[in-house]
Amino acid sequence: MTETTLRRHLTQSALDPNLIFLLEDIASACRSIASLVRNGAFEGNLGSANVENIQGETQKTLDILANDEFERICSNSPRLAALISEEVEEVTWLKEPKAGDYLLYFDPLDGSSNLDVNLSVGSIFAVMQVQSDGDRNVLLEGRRQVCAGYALYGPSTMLVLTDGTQVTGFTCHNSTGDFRLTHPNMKVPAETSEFAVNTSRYRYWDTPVRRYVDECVAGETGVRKRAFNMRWTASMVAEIHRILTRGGVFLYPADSNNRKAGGKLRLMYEANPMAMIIEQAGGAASTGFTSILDIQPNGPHQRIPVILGSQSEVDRLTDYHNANHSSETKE
Ligand code: P6P
Repeated sequence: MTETTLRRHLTQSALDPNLIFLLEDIASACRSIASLVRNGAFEGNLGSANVENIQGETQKTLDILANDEFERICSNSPRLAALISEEVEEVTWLKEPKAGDYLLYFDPLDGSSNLDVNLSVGSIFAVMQVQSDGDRNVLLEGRRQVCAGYALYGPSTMLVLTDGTQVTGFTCHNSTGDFRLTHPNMKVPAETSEFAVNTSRYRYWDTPVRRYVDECVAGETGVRKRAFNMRWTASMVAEIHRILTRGGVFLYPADSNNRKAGGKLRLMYEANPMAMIIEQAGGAASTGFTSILDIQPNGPHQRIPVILGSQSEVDRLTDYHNANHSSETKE
C-alpha cells in the first residue's frame, strides 16, 4: 500500500494552495529542528545562550536556532504576512498585509529545559488570516485559527495538525525524512483516569484545583471510586500528544503565584493551537471558566490558565470553578 505522505494528504484536502505551501514549509522547519535537537550535543548547542527572551526566560541556544529555522524557511511562503514567535518580542511583518494573507504564531521549541536531560521537546504553531487589507491586528481570538499543530521530537519525530475538519498525525520516516500519515482522525478518549499537573505548585492552587486533584489522589476510596495515574513531563507537546493518544487532562491553572502574570502558558502560540487540536479531537479546552478559543487576546505574549483534555474531566473542573466562584461571591 502506498503510504500517504503529508504532501498527498494536503493536496487531497480543500485547503488554499498558499496554505498548503505554508504547512509544507512548517513541516520542513520542524524536520530541520529535529535534526538540530538530535545533533545538539555534537554542535555544542545544548546549553544556555545566556540571553533572556521577552518572557524573562533564559533562552537555550536551540531556542534561538529553532526560531531562526522557522523564520528562514517559512518567510518565503508566498502569502505569509507576519510571524509571531515566543522568542521575539515584536511581530515580524514580511509584507504589506492583504486580506486573507496568513499569520503564523509559533513556539519554536517548547519545553527546551528538557534538552539537557534528553527528554521530549516540541514546536507548536497556529495559522490565522489578515482580516482586511492593511490590517496589522494580530490579536485575533483562537476560533479564527484556520489550522494548528505541533511537532513532537520524541522517540520518533511526529507532526500532528488540524485544518478544522479532523486531527491527523504524521511520522517522519527516519531514512527518507518525509512525513507519512500514521495517525488518521485522532480522537481524545472521552473518559480518562490520568491527569497531568505540576503538583509541586499545590500550595499555590485555588480550591477547585485542589479539590479535583485531591479526589483523583483519593482513588478507589474517594468520590471518584477509581484509581488515577499522574504524569508530568514538563513539555506541553508531549503531554498533549499523550492525551490525544490515550486520554487525560492537562492542567496549568491560574494560581496565587502566577495569577498576576495571567498564568504560565502563552495564549497565542501554546494554548490556542492546542485548544483547537483538542476540540477538533472531541475534547475540551478551558481557562476554568471560559473556552480558551473564545478569549480576546490583549497582547501577542499574553499568558492564560489552561485546562484541556478529555471532555468529562474538563467539564468537572469547570463545574468546580463555577461552584467555587458562586460560593465566594455569596460570602
Ligand atoms: P513547569 C515548558 O516551559 C512549558 O511552557 C510547557 O511546555 C510545560 O507544560 C510547562 O511549561 C512546564 O512548566 O512548571 O513544569 O516548568
